[in-house]
Amino acid sequence: MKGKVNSYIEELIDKGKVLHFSLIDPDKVGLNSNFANLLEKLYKAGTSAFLVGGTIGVTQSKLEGVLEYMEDFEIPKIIFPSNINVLSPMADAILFMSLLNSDDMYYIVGAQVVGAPLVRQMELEVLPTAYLIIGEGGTAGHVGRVREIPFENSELGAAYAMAAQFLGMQYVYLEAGSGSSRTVSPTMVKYVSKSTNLKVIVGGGIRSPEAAKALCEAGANIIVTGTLLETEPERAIKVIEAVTQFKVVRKDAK
Ligand code: 1GP
Repeated sequence: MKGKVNSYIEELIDKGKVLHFSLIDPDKVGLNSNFANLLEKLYKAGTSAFLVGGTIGVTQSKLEGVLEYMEDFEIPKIIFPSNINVLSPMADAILFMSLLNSDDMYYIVGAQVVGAPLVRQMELEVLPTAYLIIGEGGTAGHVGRVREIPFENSELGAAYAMAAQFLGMQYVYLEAGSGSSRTVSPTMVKYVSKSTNLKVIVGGGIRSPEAAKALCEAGANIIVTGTLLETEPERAIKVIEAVTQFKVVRKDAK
């Protein structure tokens, strides 16, 4: 699907859909029949894409082991990079991200400079993404030296998203952190969605169809779940169904 991932996402959004991305951390899954079954279940439930990445412990060989298991499923395989070690030509696309609320230049532009030639060589489709960590953000927040955007400060989240749009980015990923005890608030999602034309990705701590639906109603275009796939796959399937069956009521609808 190389070269077609952005248009695949846009077409679904244009049809009034919300997408669901299944996040697989190569450091947390075993490459065995259970994993193959899990992928099959996620695909059959209608997940829109596989997102692959993790903050620590990911090697290229672990990443490629996971991508090999995903090969036969006809949905995009998208890299969610934490650093330049999380790259492979076996994926279709990459969330080419800048952690805009980091205090460390490396996560804003340094890793991107080192990684860009590799991304070009691997012919990965690039999805230009502002990555914003809301709250302390768990491991990603710690490693990324995050300057916290409080959960309640929707105006600040929206200001970062507007800056991202004005810099030419196309996606914004609002991240509460993997396994977070709370999700990004629907209020912040609404602020970001209303004040930009970015495609809004929301992840971190989403554990129920109700929580996912509230984020869809607020204007999320893509919902990401990771931990739940590993801990409660049946519940994860309910989240996938809730998201992919959600119908967006257009703002201009009468
Ligand atoms: C983490 O947003 C993702 O980067 C998913 O979070 O593991 O909590 O679903 P969870």
